[in-house]
Amino acid sequence: MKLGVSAFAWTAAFGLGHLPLISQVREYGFEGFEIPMFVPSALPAAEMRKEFEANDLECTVCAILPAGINPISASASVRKKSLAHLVECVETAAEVGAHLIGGPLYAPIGYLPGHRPSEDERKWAIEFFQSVGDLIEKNAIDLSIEPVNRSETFFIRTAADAKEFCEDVGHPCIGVTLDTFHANIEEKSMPAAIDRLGFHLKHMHVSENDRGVIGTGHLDTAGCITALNRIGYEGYLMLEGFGYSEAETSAPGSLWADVATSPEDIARKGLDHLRSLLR
Ligand code: LER
Ligand code: MN
Repeated sequence: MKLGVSAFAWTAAFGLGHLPLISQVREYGFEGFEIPMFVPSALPAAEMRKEFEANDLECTVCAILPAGINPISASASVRKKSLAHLVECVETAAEVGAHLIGGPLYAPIGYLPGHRPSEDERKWAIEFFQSVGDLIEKNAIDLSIEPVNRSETFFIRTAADAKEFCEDVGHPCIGVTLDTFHANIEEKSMPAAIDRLGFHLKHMHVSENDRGVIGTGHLDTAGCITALNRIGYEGYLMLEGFGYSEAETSAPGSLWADVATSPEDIARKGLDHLRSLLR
């Protein structure tokens, strides 16, 4: 398994000013660095690629749908715009040199229309992902669909939902990201969720129950690693924790992260903990 950290620890709006983080993350000892992507054109893709290559660090992307994008909207024009957005995400990720785009790509975070997923929404979502099958294959990019908890979505919350959805989409480059923060809320058992996903599992977000430093909360990360070894998982353990820094108001943790937990703590203490578990 490979070890990485998400830039979400520092910021949700990665820009030119964050480029030095790339060499910093490499110096910490990570093999991968995940970049949040909201509006693809807002990322300095060419500069990022140069920096990732110079530091021999792998880039993965976590795409969060921005306002106005919703692949399961009842409006055909919004769905059309959403497909164009996904294409742009893939093209930009390819420009950066990434080979994996994860995230809750099926619906915007917090889209809770007040009903169970309908047949139409399911059909639209399946078509949405199938439409980019050739494009992702051509660009050697995997899409890794992330179930998120019930306060963020009604659509794909569990490993079982995600597996069934991937089977319906039926493309080898489309699989699942399991985020232990969300799974802690939605799964009966995280190891059982990992076993269930098997080869569909393409990516892991390793996140403590409070999004703080991994190993300081109640998650059984060791139990997850045992299950990951059992299924032969060779992807990333991508730390997705949210730190606090006074200067970075766009950081997801700016509102509620423990003020004593810096982004560097999320990365370095998290890395130490994962290494101790893997030893
Ligand atoms: C994205 O990886 C994620 O876990 C979401 O909960 C972020 O809002
Ligand atoms: Mn996540």
